[in-house]
Amino acid sequence: MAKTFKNFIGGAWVAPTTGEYYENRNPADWNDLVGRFPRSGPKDVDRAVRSALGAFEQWRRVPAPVRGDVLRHVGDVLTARKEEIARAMTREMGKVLAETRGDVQEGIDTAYYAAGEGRRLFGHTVPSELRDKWAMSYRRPIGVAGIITPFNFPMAIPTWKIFPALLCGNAVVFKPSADVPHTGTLLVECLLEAGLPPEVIQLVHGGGGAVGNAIVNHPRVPLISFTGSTETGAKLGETCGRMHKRLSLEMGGKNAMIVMDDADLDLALDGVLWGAFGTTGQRCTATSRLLLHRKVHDRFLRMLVDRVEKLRLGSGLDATTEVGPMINQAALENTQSYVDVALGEGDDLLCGGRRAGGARLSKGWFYKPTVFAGVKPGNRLEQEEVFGPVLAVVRINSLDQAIRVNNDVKYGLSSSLYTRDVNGSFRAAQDIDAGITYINAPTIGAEAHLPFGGVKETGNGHREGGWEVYEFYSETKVVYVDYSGTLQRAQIDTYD
Ligand code: UN1
Repeated sequence: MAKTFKNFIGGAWVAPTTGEYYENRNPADWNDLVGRFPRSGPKDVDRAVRSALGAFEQWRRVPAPVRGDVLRHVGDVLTARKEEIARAMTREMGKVLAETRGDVQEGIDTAYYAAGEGRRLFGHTVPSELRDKWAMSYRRPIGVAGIITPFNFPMAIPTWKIFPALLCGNAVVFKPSADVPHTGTLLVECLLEAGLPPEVIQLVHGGGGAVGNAIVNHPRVPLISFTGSTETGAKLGETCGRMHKRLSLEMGGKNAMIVMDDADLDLALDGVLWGAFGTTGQRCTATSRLLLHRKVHDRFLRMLVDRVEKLRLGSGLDATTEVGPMINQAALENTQSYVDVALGEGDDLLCGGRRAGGARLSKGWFYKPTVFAGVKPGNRLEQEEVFGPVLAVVRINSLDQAIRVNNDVKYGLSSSLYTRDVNGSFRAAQDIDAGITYINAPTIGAEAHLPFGGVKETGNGHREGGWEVYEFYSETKVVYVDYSGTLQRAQIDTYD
């Protein structure tokens, strides 16, 4: 019998008030039942928020360096449990073990960064315009943070949000994607094991419709951080705008890799394989467009297709596997529908384009890594995010044209240029509209201590990671101390 998991609300592991559960199965082998998880409802969310509000009053008063110590312990616990968590993560969402280990490592890096930030969390002290008066600012926590996260980085993305939220002194209500509830549970276990006061973290399992909406609409949750689709993000934006909530959105991407005629083609080949098919293409940073200079176009495509056809699909727990399954049936069907659209628009299918067969793969959501060439700028495959293992190749004649094509989509998360031309690379770094540009590296691989996020419809101006995320999870307060003993009027008595 598979285990039945619970929510973590009010400092205890509890059953959902709905009494309902759903099954979470291994996407590489659907006979493997990971467990049954709560299908919670708004009542569970309300209980979680009320409990978190009480905990917030205590936690906000804990000195930031002491909160940082808790996060350092979280980093230690994650380090000790890295292999166990990576295996559980691969089992529940499919990507290969090297990647799930990296995912846990990103959480560890984020924990240690947050620990250090507890001794910084800088405000400013500046001169007052008046005599015998001090003027300074400091950062205060805000309240209960609602954290809603996707399946593709089940550890890293929650930690990008939860750790800075906690370090700044907020309490957290966490809803992981219903596809990865086990990893979410393990993260909460690690927080508790490290000594976080229990009610500071609340875990509510379930779907976006019932649980996510209840968090976003709850009047006592003033800040929301969401990673997911641009469509859902737009709805959250409406609600948060109406309710005057602070909202951080990380959404879609249509990231391009530009390969110029002077590029190291072997290096670019390794880069595009990793960028396009790592995590089975299910990253918002995935390389989903390849803009190939005409002088190397045919040669590079031959090299590419040869390697793509050899990629070994299978369970991510198997050491020889290079590409795992997709997350679920809906993801696979969505990918197939984009392939059909591309065929309808006359794009040239070079490999893949269908579900992977054979006895070994017959019980999982496996899709063949797919390459389309001859894709015209403006075609749907060139414009829309697929979130699957599909690469659209566009022929380009110059760097200027490549930059124009790169920018002519509604997203702007990551980007990449392979070239040996120093001037061209700096020009691209300047002119590409994206949150991240890689030179001679693929579009994936952002590091935890640098700001992460994108422009245009990828986000709403916030960044995660690095030093910037601490701005989101705290509010600036200004304190003036006038020790002159007289009434001094700013702007009036200043220039006497
Ligand atoms: C995402 O796909 O939502 O840079 C995040 C990367 C990872 C994070 C991806 N470190 O690809």
